[in-house]
Amino acid sequence: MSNNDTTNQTKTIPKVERPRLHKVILVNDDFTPREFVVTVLKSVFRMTEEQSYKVMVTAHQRGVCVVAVFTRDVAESKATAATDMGRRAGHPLMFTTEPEE
Ligand code: TYC
Repeated sequence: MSNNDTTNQTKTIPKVERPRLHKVILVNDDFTPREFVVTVLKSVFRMTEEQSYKVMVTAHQRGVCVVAVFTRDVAESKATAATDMGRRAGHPLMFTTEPEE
């Protein structure tokens, strides 16, 4: 390896960056019952009734709300699981993910 070779004065700069985290975002719709949204948040994201209610109301009022951040795989599987719970119950409930800056 030439980077640490004494004949070559270049120093190796260790590059050990943390993986980027991804946000799970709850998207509002006009049809899913509020109580169902709260149930999904409690079950998939292990949130309390109070936390779930606040997130649901924020999405309801503002259109979207960040639920939590995870590594990419965990964010995507939780968003899919939560969206599927809605679909199986006949609701258009939607969770998406996006990388943090
Ligand atoms: N807007 C829905 C209603 O009035 C409730 C709701 C809230 C649905 C948040 C989705 O992400 C959502 N029944």
